Amino acid sequence: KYYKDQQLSIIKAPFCGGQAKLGVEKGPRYLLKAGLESDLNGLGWNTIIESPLDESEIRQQMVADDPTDKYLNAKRPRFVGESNEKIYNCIKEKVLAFDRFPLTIGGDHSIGMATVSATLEKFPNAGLLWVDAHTDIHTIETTDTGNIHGCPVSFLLGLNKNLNGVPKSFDWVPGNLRPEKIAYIGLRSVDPAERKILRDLGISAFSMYHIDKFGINKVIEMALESIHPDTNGDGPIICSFDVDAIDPLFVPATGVPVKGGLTLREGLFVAERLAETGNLVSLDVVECNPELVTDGKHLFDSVEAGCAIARCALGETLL
Ligand code: B3U
Ligand code: MN
Ligand code: MN
Repeated sequence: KYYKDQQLSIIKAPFCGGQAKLGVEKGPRYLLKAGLESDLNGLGWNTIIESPLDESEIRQQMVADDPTDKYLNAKRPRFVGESNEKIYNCIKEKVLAFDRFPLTIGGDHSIGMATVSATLEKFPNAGLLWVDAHTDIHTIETTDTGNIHGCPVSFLLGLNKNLNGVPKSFDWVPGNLRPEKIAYIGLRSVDPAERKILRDLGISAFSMYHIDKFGINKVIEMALESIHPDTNGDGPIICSFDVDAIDPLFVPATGVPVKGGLTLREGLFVAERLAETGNLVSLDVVECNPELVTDGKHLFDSVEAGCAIARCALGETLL
């Protein structure tokens, strides 16, 4: 509906600076090694791969650990801001400018500030579906862990704009997403300061409780209606899918696993349902960390789940 003839760009976002664990920068390479590109081509997509960041440079910069790169409690704001600006420019100039669908594979979830910002410029009316165990809505002042992958939504909302002394590395973030255009699915780990932001801004949040109570199909329907209230849920959708939304039984290889999550089928159903709407305008699949596994089956399951989310959202199960 929104893009011409199945032109797809897979943006590799091998970034790890938004959290503490090395290895998440390997996610994009592993997803591609598992055959993601040819699987999507098999669904009829014409694919180009974009690489705005170099995986080994990112890893080196992470290991080098510049101690001056801090803002209050927040870790590596310059590294995060500057790396994300590259992803943002790549998606705008090389992907969306050519009417190609952006599938961004991470990498930690801080990259959501880049992908969503870029897509919103092309589709200002889009709603954001954030599928995650976590809300990732800390400001860089409220974050307890200092990990900026727990903050991208606050950047999208512009909540860090009038804080004093915020690093210039985030100046490129438009920060104009309206709170009523966000809906969360899959939540089960929300910090007190995040809870307050959700309440104060009236953001729609569907936790595991709501999924158990209403079922995943109804929850998706409610989420879509809340981001597009005037059109019964019909309108462009940006989906940022953190693989940790799915239970660690199915996706163990992720940095901050939380038990009691979506079944693999519930997670894939979200993706399938989005494909069915024909309204998806951008997808992220993030937080798969191939280093955090104890055996090959864990690795295979986690990488395969990440690929399956992308395949389902891009039409695999629409017959
Ligand atoms: N809220 C915690 C935990 C967390 C957020 N996102 C992830 N973990 N992946 C934090 O660090 O801000
Ligand atoms: Mn996340
Ligand atoms: Mn998460």
